Amino acid sequence: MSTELLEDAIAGLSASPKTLSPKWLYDERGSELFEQITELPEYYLTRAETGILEVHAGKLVDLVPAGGALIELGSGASVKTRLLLDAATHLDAYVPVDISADFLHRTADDLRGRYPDLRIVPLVGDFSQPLDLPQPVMDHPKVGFFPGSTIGNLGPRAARALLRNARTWRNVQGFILGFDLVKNQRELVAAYDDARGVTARFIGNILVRLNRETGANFDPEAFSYEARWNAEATRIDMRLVSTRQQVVDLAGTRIAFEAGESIHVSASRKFTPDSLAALVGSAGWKLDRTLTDAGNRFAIAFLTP
Ligand code: AVJ
Repeated sequence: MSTELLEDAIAGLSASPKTLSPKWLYDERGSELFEQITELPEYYLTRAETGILEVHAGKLVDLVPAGGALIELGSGASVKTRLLLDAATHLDAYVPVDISADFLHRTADDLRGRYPDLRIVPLVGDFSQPLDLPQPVMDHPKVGFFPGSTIGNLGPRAARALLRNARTWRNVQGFILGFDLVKNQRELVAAYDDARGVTARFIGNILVRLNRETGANFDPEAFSYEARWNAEATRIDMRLVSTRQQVVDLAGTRIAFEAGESIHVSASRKFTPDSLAALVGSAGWKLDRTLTDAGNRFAIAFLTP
């Protein structure tokens, strides 16, 4: 029974329009489904970002001073990070931060095997909150790493808050930020509504999780998945739409749905180089350089204090 999940869900589903936070997508099954998404033909983001890292890993990791620490927010399986760590011989520590404790600790063990000379200091945490940096890396020169365009899953205010928090880390030297670029709507919608329905299962899994962890009684079959481009906010909105009028019980709290009423579960914001510069500037960072993939679909920025 997860009280934080239950309270968050009741608050979000009592609001109008109804919402659930995307951070709850990443249970064991959700993390697995997300790994499958990264391999879909339509989901260009991971391949494009990996391409940038393959070309520029040495350059990026050299931005971390010798003896420093790389701090990754929302590390998941740390697959992309390995491209950086493979190119790094001068780092003292790698700090993967993730909300999924089991996944994080398994990843940490795997990394210890791969990089015996690197200190691996996993931190279970919600990266949308200020981090309690672990003692072993407290004074290290630090560079943040936030790949995957996860910055785009945060609203403008939360994105600014995250960047501002990182800006206050003791001895912070830089921040490596992956972000997705605005492009044609067809390509964007396809990336979030794939032909095989993996994304639909990934988003729908949040209801399965609510049933398991809070005793809710959602019928996942009674919600259909929808991905839409929101041109004003330059983001993809991901929703679960109730296919009929229904009432769901969340541990005693009854939530009524009209037919066609939706739950907003996730948004994925896309940037132009200018909108990204404005965001980081408002959080106290300077945009030092921006690297893009060959297809100009995705970008990695290096920020300095
Ligand atoms: C968490 C940013 C990597 O928004 O592209 C993918 C999450 N959601 N498909 C994204 C996601 C649905 C993903 N990132």
